Amino acid sequence: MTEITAPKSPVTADQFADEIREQLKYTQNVTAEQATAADVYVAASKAVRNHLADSWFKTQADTVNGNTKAVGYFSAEFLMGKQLENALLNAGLTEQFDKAVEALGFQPKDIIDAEYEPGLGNGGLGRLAACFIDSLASLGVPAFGYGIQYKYGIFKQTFDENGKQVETPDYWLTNEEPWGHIDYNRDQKVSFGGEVVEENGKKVWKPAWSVRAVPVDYLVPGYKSQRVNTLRLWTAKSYDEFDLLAFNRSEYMEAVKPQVKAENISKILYPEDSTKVGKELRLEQQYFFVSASLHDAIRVFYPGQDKPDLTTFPDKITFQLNDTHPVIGIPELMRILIDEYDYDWDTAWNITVKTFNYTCHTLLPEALEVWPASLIGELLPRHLEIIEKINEQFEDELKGKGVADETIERMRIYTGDSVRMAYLATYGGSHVNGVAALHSQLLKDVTLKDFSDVYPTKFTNVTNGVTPRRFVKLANPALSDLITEGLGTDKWISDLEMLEGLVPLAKDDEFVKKFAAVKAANKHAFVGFAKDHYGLDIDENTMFNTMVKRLHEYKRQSLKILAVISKYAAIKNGTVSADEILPRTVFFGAKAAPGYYLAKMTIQLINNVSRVVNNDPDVKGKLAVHMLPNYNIEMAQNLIPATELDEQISQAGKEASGTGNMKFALNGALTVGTLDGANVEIRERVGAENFFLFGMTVEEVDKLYADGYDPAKYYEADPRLKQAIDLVANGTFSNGDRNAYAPLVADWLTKDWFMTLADFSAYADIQAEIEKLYRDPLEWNRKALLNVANSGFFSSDRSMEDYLERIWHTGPLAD
Ligand code: GL9
Repeated sequence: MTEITAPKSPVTADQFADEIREQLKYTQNVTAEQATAADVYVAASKAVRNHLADSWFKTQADTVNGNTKAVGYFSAEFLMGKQLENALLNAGLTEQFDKAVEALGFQPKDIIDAEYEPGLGNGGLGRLAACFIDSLASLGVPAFGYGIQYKYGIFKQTFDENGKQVETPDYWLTNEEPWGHIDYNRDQKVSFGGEVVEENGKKVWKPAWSVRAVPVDYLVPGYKSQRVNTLRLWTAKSYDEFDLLAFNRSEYMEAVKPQVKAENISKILYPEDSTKVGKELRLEQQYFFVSASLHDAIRVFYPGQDKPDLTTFPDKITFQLNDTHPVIGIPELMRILIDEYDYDWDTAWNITVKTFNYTCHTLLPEALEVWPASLIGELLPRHLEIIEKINEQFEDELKGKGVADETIERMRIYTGDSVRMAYLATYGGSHVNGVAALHSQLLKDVTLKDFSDVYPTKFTNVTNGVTPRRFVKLANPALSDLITEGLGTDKWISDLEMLEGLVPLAKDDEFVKKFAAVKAANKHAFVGFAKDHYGLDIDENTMFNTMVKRLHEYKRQSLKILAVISKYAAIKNGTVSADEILPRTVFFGAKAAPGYYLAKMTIQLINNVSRVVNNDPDVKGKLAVHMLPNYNIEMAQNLIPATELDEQISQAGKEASGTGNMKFALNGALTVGTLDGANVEIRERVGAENFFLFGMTVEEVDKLYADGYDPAKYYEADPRLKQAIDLVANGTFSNGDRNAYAPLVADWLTKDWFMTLADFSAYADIQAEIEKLYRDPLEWNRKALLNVANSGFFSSDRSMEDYLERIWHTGPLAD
């Protein structure tokens, strides 16, 4: 049995250097003299991991032996970003590391940069999961992240010579990855297919094939909490490496088929964004990780027990379903309880409902997963039976409550043809939450209205948040130092609402100037980053204006690029005089789902506007546009602190929350945005006078849809818009080819589902206000500082506290 000791006492830099040397010698098998930055990165990471081990063991022991309910965060995505720097910060080893690697003859930054960023998520949803587990560990709450260790994460994005997106596989595991520990001895069996038979009056599932789920454990160190939680990502292995009989017949491909089929399950992250995929392999992935995780949790909390009392399960752990992806966990827990542990239906249902909660992350109806019943029946026949029975019970319950037949019809979980996962999650769990106040309201009023009418108390809101460790302290050290100077303490790093203490300093011109100097330094640093990474020459004496996020029509990158084109045209035509022009550099970063045609065409357009604008001597020094390739966490950490104006311009009622908006506000950018998602709450907190609001509200959008929306009307009405669209249509950005963007132009003029054209005039008009303020640097920076000071609410620590209080009903471990 492992001795549970107190965490290792902090080391000196010299000791830490020795630990790195030891790792180099005995696990990397290179001498300190032979070592490259990549070697030192692996060695230092392992040394840090060793420092965390005792706290990890202690946290595990306290989690199992204590009586604090744990949290299991079920998520198909964890977009962690680079680990080393964050682990050093949270373990309190940053200074020792810096000195130790210098003693070894390296620059700390080169070692940090040597890490390959794991991209096991698509965007906001996956990054949110990573922020949440950081916060849970920092708060000392016992928690497990459960997900999949994809062999290939989100694709790497490059652009071809025509500006089109090219996707290449993300080979993140081809070099040694020191953080994940593969634990072959804690594996689980996950089965698929086959049939259900009756034996002695009991339903018995006879699966057709199984895969071996092997956990890869990542340590999740809390910031100064002495707690280290676990992120357990499953990887799929085959039980039969190859079929010997087939092999002996020299049918090599046949022989490895079962292995390929099994290992395909965790091979690749679906690069989709807010769209339902509906692929068999995707359902296999979902079931694979939730089944393994549920069995794992039972193993952890009832060690060595053949007949555990699982009625206590909801007191041990509560599972949060991150969107609909893990919702198959509900019928799976029912199946485990009934088939594997012999509980009756009602007892199993009680346990299940108490154990699960569901977070919805979307307002797009097409993003709520619906699985064909035939597919579930084929892959998980026993689960389909259970889902049918859940649906029967549900319909009876609704009838009992006097719900009208046509309402019941709308609410059915199982329609006969398909299974609606969001409905299953809402009925099969205790709480449902949206991710910003407006989003949660719209869930109750629109998306899940019938459910909210019948089960009003299930519904709640938890506004998203971001971790201040990664997105302020690490991303923006200069601002962090200034905040610490202003507040006289660095306690804000784990208590972000303390930033409010900066509000009075916004009246102090000297402090505001220091704040401005930090922004200027960050811009300068980003110019270097962009030169190194993309070979770009950027003029730091321009406004840095950024729009980074997934490429989606509802997010309206089109609106931004049309405004940029309009500005370009105005400069070219001389409609604005030279000294009227405020020099700007516009940065875009966005990946498009590989099958999303209009999104990919929008990327191509942005790249070609960039080519034309940046090469036109008439606008030199006035306007530059860059589409930065492969937007990821590393780019975010460098670009966000350098940004002065942030774009959050989705159509009202479409962005569930957004989390980039929070990162920008916390790093002292002003936002131009619509009343959508968390923008609403950001504006409320930072003050309407410190936020550039434009565009239609949800109500106005709804009314316009209802009245019949005709985008061509807006095209005719605003000459700036007409000119911008005409330039796209006439081949200005496609070497005269009028067909290049025809589908995009046609969509704008005839469909424009997200009303880009209707909001164009308001968006173009507000630019004058933005530019006027920017010409007064002291006032601009004062407002930017007030954004920082009033954004403490958007810490993921606060989000976690809200979940703990409203949904999970648990808290930190006792010391
Ligand atoms: C998202 C929402 O679209 C965002 O508005 C929200 O901030 C995040 C986190 O709650 O969740 N839902 C979703 O499917 N994605 C989100 O970002 N998409 C991706 O993660 C790519």
